[in-house]
Amino acid sequence: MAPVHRGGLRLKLYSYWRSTTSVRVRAALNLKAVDYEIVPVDLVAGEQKQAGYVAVNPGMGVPSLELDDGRVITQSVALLDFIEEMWPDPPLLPSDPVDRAQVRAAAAQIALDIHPVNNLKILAYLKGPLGHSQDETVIWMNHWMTEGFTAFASLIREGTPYCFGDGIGLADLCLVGQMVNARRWGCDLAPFSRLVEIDERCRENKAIQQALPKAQPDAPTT
Ligand SMILES: N[C@@H](CCC(=O)N[C@@H](CS)C(=O)NCC(=O)O)C(=O)O
Repeated sequence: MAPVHRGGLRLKLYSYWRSTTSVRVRAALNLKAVDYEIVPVDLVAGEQKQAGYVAVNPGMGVPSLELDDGRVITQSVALLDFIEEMWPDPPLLPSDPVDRAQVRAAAAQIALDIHPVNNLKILAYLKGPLGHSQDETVIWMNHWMTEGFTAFASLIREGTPYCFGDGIGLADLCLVGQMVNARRWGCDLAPFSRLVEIDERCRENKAIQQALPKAQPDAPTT
């Protein structure tokens, strides 16, 4: 039986276990105790480009959230906004408009500046038509992660347990997802000890743990 959700919606989340954009949306849903059904999309097998999925998400990426009336929301940033509006508790954003904008700006540093240039299709284009080696694409990714993390570390608040305060917020969710990729590709995290600490603190939370790649139904078992 499909799970029934807080707010009366039945939600299907198209997701890929290792996708950082999926991590941030799964984490938001989990933190707010919203149930959802995962529909795995195998990005390595190219399922995101198959007609059935393109009809769901013309942008050919995950995540996408399908509501029980068939409407679909794409783009993880739009999804995070939707989730926050639908299920405000616990809040991912502060109440002051300037504070909110600053949290959104830090989140965008990852979601809109780092992620798009390191996406699978960009790497495939670098390696395919442009003829770059795997090693070169790893250098590419780590360059943009290092530059983006440097800005992110300056944008977040100083001395707080999480990026902007005492609770996990929007910027933390984006950080946790991006750290998955940073570790996967061996990005040097030595200059980013505060980000490492925040990520570790977030990972102590069960809702975050359940959003991480290895907890997903489509994660490899070995
Ligand atoms: N801007 C979109 C990007 C979605 C996206 O492209 N996600 C990646 C996974 S992290 C993906 O599905 N990539 C497939 C590809 O590059 O072919 C969002 O934030 O939702």
